Amino acid sequence: MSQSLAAAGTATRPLAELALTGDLNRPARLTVPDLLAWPQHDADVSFECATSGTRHHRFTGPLLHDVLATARPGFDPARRKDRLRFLIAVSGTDGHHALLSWAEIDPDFGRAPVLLAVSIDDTSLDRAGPQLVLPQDRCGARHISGITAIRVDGGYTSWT
Ligand SMILES: Nc1nc2c(c(=O)[nH]1)N[C@H]1C(S)=C(S)[C@@H](COP(=O)(O)O)O[C@H]1N2
Ligand SMILES: [Mo]
Repeated sequence: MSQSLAAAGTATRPLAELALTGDLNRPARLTVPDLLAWPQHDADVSFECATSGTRHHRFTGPLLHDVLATARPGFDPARRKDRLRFLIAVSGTDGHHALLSWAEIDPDFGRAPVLLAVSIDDTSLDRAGPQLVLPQDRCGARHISGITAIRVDGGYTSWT
């Protein structure tokens, strides 16, 4: 493809946007370039796919926990127990979605180094949208690509 055609193709596809919604004091809409404002981490991951076997990728991006903490979830940060009722719902453009618990990524609990990747294998995700990276997962299914929304939900106060 010529330079001009490549440039035109890029120009017609806008930057992807990710909505942070739910029980947040500072909900936000973020592009991949916006996600460069947080400290960046690298992850070399291997995971298994039921259909395509073992996959390897190198990702970079901020910690999901750091980005969501900036959005100020509706719990008292000083009270550890208050965080345990929060869920995180992550959705991709194609409707693929998964739930995480807040405690899974909280440094005081599960401490999983989950990333919101801004690049995969040295290719920017500016236009495809960020990807969830869970280095602790054996399977690939939660590595959701093209994330459009992350909803934080603290509504699970009682199961009685
Ligand atoms: N948005 C979205 N992300 C997705 C999926 C999907 O269907 N939709 N499939 C998942 C599954 S099952 C796997 S194994 C990995 C595969 O990633 P790869 O083929 O890019 O290595 O992507 C995950 N991310
Ligand atoms: Mo998969």
